[in-house]
Amino acid sequence: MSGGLYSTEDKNFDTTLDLKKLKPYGDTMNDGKVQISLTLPVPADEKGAEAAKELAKKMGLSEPAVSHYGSLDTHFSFYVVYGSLNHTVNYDEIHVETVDIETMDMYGVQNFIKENIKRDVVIVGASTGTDAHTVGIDAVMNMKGYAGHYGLERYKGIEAYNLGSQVENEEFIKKAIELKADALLVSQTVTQKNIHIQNLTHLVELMEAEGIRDKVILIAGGPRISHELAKELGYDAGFGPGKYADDVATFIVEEMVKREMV
Ligand code: B12
Repeated sequence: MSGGLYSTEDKNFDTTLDLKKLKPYGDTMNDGKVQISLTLPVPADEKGAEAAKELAKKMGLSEPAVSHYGSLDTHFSFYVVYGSLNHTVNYDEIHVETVDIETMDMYGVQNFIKENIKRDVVIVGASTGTDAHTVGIDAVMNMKGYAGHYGLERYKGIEAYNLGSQVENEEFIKKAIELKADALLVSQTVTQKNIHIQNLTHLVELMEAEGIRDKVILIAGGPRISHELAKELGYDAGFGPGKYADDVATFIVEEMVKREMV
């Protein structure tokens, strides 16, 4: 069956669905209905709404309608526009590089450590550089976890150190060496002006200069971090939205065995 769960071969699903010409869905299959929102640096009035509609047409929406607009300030306004997208994509040809693991739950990871690593795994994490966002790294590391997934601090067999936010790369590396870290977790939320690229690259350069890059598993995460981007920047893996402690813990322990870090 092509296309995973949904396939044009699955006649019980919808016979008009063509995954080679995939479109958004609103009321009926292939209607292309989408809703977009945007901000314009002009006052909130009919002229602004018309500008939003014109822009929506240029983005490939037919029959756009401004369903809501409002003022943000005297010179700024926001718009919600509804319409039908003219474009399609070939879903069958899409390839996304993802972390290749079968995620184990906390108990599975704990057993894996006991049977295959036979010592505590040391994981050090932080939101680095100027980034002040902690919720993402806390979600992965804190005892209570997030969205029903316990955090790494709760795992038997894992020593988890969460250094918090705005941790300088130099300080992060110092701690990693001091604690003899097996894995480093870097969280980056702010991506304005590509600050995350600069910061993540700087960390790799410093680790190489210290001669420790090959000795630890280096992982990046955050709302705009993909596995592909992380690999490009010299990381072992990248985890974004919808990924939790169990995903990263599975990756780390399996990687440790592969690299004979036991
Ligand atoms: C809360 C918040 C804040 C709080 C942060 C409080 C705190 N203690 O963290 C405060 C108010 C301080 C704040 C400040 C700023 N913020 Co802010 N903030 C947010 C907000 C509303 C939520 C972020 C959040 O907590 N998400 C929930 C967590 C759980 O999700 P997550 O981070 O994606 O984490 C998940 C995954 O990504 C993954 N993950 C994350 N990290 C890692 C790491 C590893 C190793 C792994 C494996 C996985 C992983 O696991 C998590 C669970 O699935 C977002 C908007 C939004 N709705 O997303 C803006 C947002 C992130 N902030 C933004 C901005 C711009 C700022 C400021 C720069 C604003 C300013 N001009 O001052 C400052 C930052 C200052 C600085 N020096 O960093 C922008 C970022 C835009 C961009 N693309 O860069 C956003 C998107 C808002 C926006 N739409 O403009 N912010």
